[in-house]
Amino acid sequence: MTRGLQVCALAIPMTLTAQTPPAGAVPAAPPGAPATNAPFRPPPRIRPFPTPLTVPGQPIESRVPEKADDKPAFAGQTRAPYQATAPFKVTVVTDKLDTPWSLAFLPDGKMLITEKPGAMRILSKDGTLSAPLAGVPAVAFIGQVGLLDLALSPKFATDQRVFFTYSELTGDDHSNIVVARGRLDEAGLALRDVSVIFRAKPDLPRTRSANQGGRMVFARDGKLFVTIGDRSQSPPWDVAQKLDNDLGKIIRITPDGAPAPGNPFIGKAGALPEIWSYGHRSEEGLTLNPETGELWETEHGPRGGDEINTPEAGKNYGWPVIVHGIDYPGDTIGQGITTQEGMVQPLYYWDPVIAPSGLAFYTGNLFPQWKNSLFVGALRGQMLDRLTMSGKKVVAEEPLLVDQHSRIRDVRMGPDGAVYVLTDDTKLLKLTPK
Ligand SMILES: [Ca+2]
Repeated sequence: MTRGLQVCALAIPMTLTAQTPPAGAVPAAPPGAPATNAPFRPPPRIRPFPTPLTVPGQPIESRVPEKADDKPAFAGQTRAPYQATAPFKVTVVTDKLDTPWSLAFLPDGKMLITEKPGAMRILSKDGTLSAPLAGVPAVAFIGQVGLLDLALSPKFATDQRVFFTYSELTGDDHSNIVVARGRLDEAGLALRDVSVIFRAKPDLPRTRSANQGGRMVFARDGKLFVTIGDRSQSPPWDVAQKLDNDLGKIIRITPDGAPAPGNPFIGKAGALPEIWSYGHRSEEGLTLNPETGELWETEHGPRGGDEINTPEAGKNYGWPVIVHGIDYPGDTIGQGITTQEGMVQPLYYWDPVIAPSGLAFYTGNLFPQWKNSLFVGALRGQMLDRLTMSGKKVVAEEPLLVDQHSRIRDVRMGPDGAVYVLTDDTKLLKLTPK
């Protein structure tokens, strides 16, 4: 009952213009948090992340769940057993990056890298970093956002197009996630013909900077999936459950930014036609399963509820109605339930959270033992989490790069079969067999 009233007050119907948010549209900060309009900082009550356990057959997580009575919905949904696999060596390709967020491999073996403050650079195989490319638009760099993901056009060899996401400043100190594209002029160190092809709706005060998603991946059919986080603060709002906005959604668009034909809510009154799936929080890992072509996603959940999902058309992934864990200040979220008819269970979750960012399947030949592993970067968890998969079931977990003591932002398999990892500070690491 109380929750119903609360949800009502927090929703942002699209009929309201985001430039003039109504009084009360932004939830009050929790006790002890900064005043309205100051960047939100969660209270310092999160327990430090201990070194993961590495006892064969035992989970790497040894702490109690954040919510004492929280239980998995099915066996193996969390805390898979540890499994040691392949020894490897770590090479620092560069430590000259400034808060890198994403990378893509160019056909000539170089890499294109985004840095969150707003630069895009080319990195050669020997670790030489170019000056920032000209032509990259100004980004709203604040908190968790700035210049974010990038992806090469599936036809890059002929169109040289680069797609990228960033937080764009709009009007009266608002911001939103946008998707842009441009043509890479490598010799001229520039992006040409840059245009924004999609803007998430609505824009919101840019101080609401957390939980914005911003990952994207091209599907096999050339359509582009993009994650838009719900920009939730505490207590969470329920925009992810409403189809009249892009927040807390995965969208599916054409390379021109239009809703992709065949999307599940096209023609449904009150629903945005670009929406693919909903009920997400902050999705910061997105990739295709190379064997099946299906979409795989990780998202930042509440305190105790980071998830892996395989988002399907029109389905509801539950946030903030069904959740593992609690709100960051320590409160129960909604009714404190983890299952409900019509809402999809995560195929795996972490409790306590690891803050997953970056997601990649391994299909290379350098590491036969890693074949079909799923790699998950962990920010708070400060590890590269390797998951042994059996279909959609996580059957083993192996914490890698723990001795780097670094927040891991992104992970990719290179064309050479090595694993490339961006840390959240300055480094690109390369993992090869020992
Ligand atoms: Ca969920």
